[in-house]
Amino acid sequence: MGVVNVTPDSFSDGGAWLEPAAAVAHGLQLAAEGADIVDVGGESTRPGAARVDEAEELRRIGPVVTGLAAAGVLVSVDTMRSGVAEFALGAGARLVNDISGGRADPRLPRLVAGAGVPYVVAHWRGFSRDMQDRAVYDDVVREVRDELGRQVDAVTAAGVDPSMIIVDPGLGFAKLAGHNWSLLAKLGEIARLGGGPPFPVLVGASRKSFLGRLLADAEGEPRPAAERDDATAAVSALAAAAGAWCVRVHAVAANADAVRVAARWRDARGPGAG
Ligand code: PMM
Repeated sequence: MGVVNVTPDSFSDGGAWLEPAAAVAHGLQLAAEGADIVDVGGESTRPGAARVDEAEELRRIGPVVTGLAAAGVLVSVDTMRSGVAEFALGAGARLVNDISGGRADPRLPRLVAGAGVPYVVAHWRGFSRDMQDRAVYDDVVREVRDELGRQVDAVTAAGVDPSMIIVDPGLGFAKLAGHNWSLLAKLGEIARLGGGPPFPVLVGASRKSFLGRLLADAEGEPRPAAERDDATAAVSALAAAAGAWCVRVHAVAANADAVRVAARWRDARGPGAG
């Protein structure tokens, strides 16, 4: 999944794709580089970010979703709002990526249920403005799993078909660096919620600050976001080898190669190797 953030303030690529034509061209480029899905978002969710209003979110994503879908790209809409998702689905988007996992707007799961499209349900504890105050866990893997399980139950109760749900640990959303690493190391546990078959898992690690911190210089200065793509590709390879369904990334080419390596590696390991 390639990312097109139509925002002035995303930490990773804020301001680069605000012009609709540039955003559409970028999405087409990501698809040409090997993205199976292009995720279009109009609201920054970086820690501390204030919300944009719905009209502005729609104004940002509208022409980009429309343009990419018309060009035959499989578009996902990254939104927490039913109004935005409804517009995007009408314009040809085929997947809803809700970082709040059904919690920000109770109408969104109902809309997704009616549309019958795949739904990314991410672990979420609250809006970006103060979410890092909620990054408090005794056992992060168990708590994220339990809370995500309750979110999945809630969206299923709202009518979403469980076979259309993709789960996401929500890296960086009410998580500190150590929490993100613990979750990455236990992706298989995140997939197993309830008694049914494991859910497909989406991992959104791309350019996030826990990678900047890992790659800090000798003075402890974090590596800038634009220089975290090699580390992102390493995470993608490991996540894919561990069975992730999708990695959501900004720099598609290297990550597409990384997941191809992982797929071949899994094949060579053979069935039953975990
Ligand atoms: N992260 C961001 C935005 N949307 N969606 C999902 N499903 N998972 C994520 O981890 C995720 C997301 C924040 O990153 P960005 O500002 O670079 O888009």
